[in-house]
Amino acid sequence: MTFLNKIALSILIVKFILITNLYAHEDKIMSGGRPDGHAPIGVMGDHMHKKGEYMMSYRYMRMNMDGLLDGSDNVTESAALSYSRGDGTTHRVIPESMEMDMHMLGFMYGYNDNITLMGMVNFIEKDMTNHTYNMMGTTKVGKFSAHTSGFGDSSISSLIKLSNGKINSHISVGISLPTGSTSEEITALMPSGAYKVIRAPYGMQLGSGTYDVLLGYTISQTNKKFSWGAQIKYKSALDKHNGWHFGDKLEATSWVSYLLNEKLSTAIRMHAVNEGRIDGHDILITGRNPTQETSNYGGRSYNLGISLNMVGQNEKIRGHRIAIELLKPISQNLNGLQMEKGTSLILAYQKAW
Ligand SMILES: [Cu+2]
Repeated sequence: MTFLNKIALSILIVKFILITNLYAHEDKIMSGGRPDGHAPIGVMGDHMHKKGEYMMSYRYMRMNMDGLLDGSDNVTESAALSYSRGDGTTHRVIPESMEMDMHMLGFMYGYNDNITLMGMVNFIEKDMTNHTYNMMGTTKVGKFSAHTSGFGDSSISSLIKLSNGKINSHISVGISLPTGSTSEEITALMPSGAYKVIRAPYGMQLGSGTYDVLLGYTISQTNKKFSWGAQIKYKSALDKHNGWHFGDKLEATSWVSYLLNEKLSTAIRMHAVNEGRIDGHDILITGRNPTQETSNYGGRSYNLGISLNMVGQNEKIRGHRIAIELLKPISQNLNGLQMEKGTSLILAYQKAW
């Protein structure tokens, strides 16, 4: 061995020791998993599990809607009153705001290293405030609040690995089950001034009433500091219930995350969604409120998300994850006359074992 070869070999050995030490060190401090090993919490089915691994997650999601949009233009309440509904009549009940609270319980199981099974159930609460006008549309009769709550639709999916290593990718195939009610009733203030129990508008129902096919593709790469990922998702109803189904929904999202330390990462995300109009209609959902019209559903919107992922690394809280995300609409082009979507908040807890 020449002197130069000896030096080269020593350098290689030192390098090898340094690298293995570095990795051992990283493994040790991040034994609870990397915080950026999961996507921003609003993204579902972003990661897979190893064979025999379980994960439970709880997500709380709050969404608000306030004011009215026609496409992407603001519409005042008085303008909404004179909107033609296409049948010669105009609106007499105008939605003012809506709040949705969702409690989502998720379950993941690594069937093997290439297939992860995922299930989700959720509990939903919806509140909507409306203003009722008289038959002439000249005087406000009053304001009323409507409330619905109960279990929403459930889903089961399988995530199938396509690639693993420098770039991870998988597809997801699943089905949404109609466990949520579509015959919820509310008490509404009518233009006559009387209160009447009616079937709640489509957007106040808890479920879709239909079996839906769920398809997805996710790609992600984890790097030392900056990691990224992207997901495309498609949902389409397979049948109709009570004479209608929601329009097909296509969602695309991409994110970049930054690892702040072994416990904490932050990310920004773009989210685009395109949803079709409701197909068909429920003959029991009638009235002169834009939310009772199937043409006033669906549309396009773009949202910007900022998020934090936290994972415990100390003995007592190792592997326990907490995450938060704020999703703010930056552009909306909705079908017909609809309430404007506001910022959503998502809080979550996850644990795998
Ligand atoms: Cu998981």
